[in-house]
Amino acid sequence: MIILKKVLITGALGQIGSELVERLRKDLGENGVIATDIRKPEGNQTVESGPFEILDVNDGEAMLDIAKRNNVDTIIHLAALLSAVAEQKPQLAWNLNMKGLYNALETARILNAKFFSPSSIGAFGPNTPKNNTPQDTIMRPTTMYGVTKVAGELLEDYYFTKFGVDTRSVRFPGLISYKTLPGGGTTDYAVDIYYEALKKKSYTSFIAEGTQMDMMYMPDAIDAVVKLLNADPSRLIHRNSFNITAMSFEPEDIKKSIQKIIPEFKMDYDVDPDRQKIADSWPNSIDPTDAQNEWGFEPSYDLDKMSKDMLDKLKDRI
Ligand code: AKB
Repeated sequence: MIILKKVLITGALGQIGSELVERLRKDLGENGVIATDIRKPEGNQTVESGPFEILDVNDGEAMLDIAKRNNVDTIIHLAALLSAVAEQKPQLAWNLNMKGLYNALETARILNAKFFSPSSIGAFGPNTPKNNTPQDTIMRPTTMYGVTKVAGELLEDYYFTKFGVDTRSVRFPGLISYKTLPGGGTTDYAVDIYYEALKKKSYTSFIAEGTQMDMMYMPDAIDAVVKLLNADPSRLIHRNSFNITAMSFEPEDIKKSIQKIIPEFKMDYDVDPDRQKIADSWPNSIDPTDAQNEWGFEPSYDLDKMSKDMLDKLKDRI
């Protein structure tokens, strides 16, 4: 059951945005989604196919104006810097991630709109329990990305309790997809590897052997957003943000999964110390039980099923 009618999406040209726009336009109709981004959707046919407006999320007035003019009832705020880029440009990351979120929450408050913006496994830190990380636990991240994610979770809860804004969120693991590349994340190796497996039959991993991180295939991530947005609010004990994950693996596991389809595929390592440091501060695997119990989170792709689909879909594209 879809109860959203008109959704404004920021960061619509990003890895999550372009697939969420596509899904919600199928569910709500072309005009049901106002896609926005700081750049033009050149070549992105899905986003170009319906309403699109240029929006810098630092500009709160412009965001409110677009939302008002289009009578939106839901704000999905995705524009943010990811972990590796945020660590290179921490001042920019704080300004963009926090100001953008604040402007989006204010827009939702003023228009009484529903609200979704993702958190991340990056919200956890080195003294968080590493395995089966609980929903409610120690959160002392050591990256600027993580700092903005924890602050964002708290701010979204504040807008719910103080102003009654219907804020909802998930802690995304690394997201793997074939339509739009991620930009500047620590988990990006798990996307790059499929491209290189098809192009070169080999891959040099910038993440070290033995580094386990949570991951999810994009169709499950998109389903999770739609499901949480449509969840019965009376069942939500948590809001910002739910642990969700579909699998946890290290580089050797994804290599072996690809080798089941491309036996000659080879992998070696040239570890990037900056991204490795970030990965080492994150959990090995998080516990999604509360998301399962409160709104029925249920991913359908495991590692092998994802590898098969990724390689099938990508081979027609590259
Ligand atoms: C990143 O690596 O920065 C993101 C994330 C896990 O939030 N993919």
